[in-house]
Amino acid sequence: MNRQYHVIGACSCWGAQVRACERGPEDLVEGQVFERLQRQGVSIREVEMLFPDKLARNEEVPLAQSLPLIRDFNLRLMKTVRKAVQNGSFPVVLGGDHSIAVGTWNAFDVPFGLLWIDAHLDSHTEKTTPSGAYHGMPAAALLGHGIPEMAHLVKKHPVLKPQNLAFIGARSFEKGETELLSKLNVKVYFMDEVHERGLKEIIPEAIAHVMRGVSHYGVSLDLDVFNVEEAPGVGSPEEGGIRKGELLPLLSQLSKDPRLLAFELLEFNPERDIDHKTRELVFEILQKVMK
Ligand SMILES: [Mn+2]
Repeated sequence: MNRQYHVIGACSCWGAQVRACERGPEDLVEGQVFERLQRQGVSIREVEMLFPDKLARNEEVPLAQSLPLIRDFNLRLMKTVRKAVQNGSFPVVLGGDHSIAVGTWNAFDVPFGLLWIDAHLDSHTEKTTPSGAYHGMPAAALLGHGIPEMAHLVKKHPVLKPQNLAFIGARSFEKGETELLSKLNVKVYFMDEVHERGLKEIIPEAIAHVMRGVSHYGVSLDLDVFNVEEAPGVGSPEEGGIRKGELLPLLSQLSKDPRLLAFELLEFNPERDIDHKTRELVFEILQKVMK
């Protein structure tokens, strides 16, 4: 398969309390990640950086005031992803905090499934969130729950049906999230099950699960799903994650899958990175997915 890639650096971290992840995409440029992929024969048509109206750069702004910025950014991201698809390119979106998933996945009008690979469930609503941070809400929003600015960015109906979403690697979450997801009957492969059964068995099963009744799917990969030693540069590190040696080989199949709509990689925080370990992990992930 000869995909042409449109890489979109989503340089917004207004959804998180610590806002350094807005520098993530620029750090990848500094590390010549995209040049290196091109040198290996990856056909990247364009690398486009999207910035929010206002850069945070660790500015103290109450979370409530960042909601209009998140909405505006998601609308522009949605249009950018749409434009890439219309031009025949495959969109690869690099965050930025996870609230940008609302923009990425609103871009598609066909019904699709979504794999959410993440240490967290990101399924809070404004009623259940302990922190108020919007990056804890995008999965609920795509299911049509929570703050209208996120749950109904442009569409009246939810972007995803509960049967078309599956979480992999969850190990840090709150009761409000598991209550919503079990009420909706959304599939969650918690970290215990990943350790027990292994991703080699779980990933194909999860893809089959989210593809029930649809012909396409997407992948939203939060870097915090990995082991902290291997991915220290993330917004919200959690102990006990997935080893890259287990996940990376399985990502190769995404490069060959014509059913895949887009790939999204989130929460890279270069300020927390150690010896560019996380930057190089991003490079390795993109090498697998963008072959
Ligand atoms: Mn996340």
